[in-house]
Amino acid sequence: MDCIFCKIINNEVKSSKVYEDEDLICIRDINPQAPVHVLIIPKKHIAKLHELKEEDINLVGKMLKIACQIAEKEGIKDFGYRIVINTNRNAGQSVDHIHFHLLGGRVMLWPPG
Ligand code: DGP
Repeated sequence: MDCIFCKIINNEVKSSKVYEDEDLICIRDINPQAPVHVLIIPKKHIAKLHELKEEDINLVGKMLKIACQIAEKEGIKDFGYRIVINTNRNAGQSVDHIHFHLLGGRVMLWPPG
């Protein structure tokens, strides 16, 4: 499958890893939009949020929990941070393998662009 995140998960493409376990990999974004910009990626290839199944609910909960732990480790827990899931091209999704963006280390604006 021609998926850049699957290639990163399979160690076919290098990345700057901040966390890994049997279910997830967390890497620094190649094109950071904030001082801290980490991607939380499930090892299971799920292309879009709408393809999530009942059996994936615990996985998504774990992604959120690990994202919070990384926010703490990266020193942005108290200052504030944002977790983003872009879905489909018009919302900014460029990689069809679900992932959370963990962004922090600067003031965030609202509404987002
Ligand atoms: P999105 O546009 O929401 O689908 O987010 C995809 C992100 O993935 C985007 O911010 C750039 C990042 N990205 C794409 N290719 C690579 C890569 O090869 N390595 C890393 N570390 N990040 C990548």
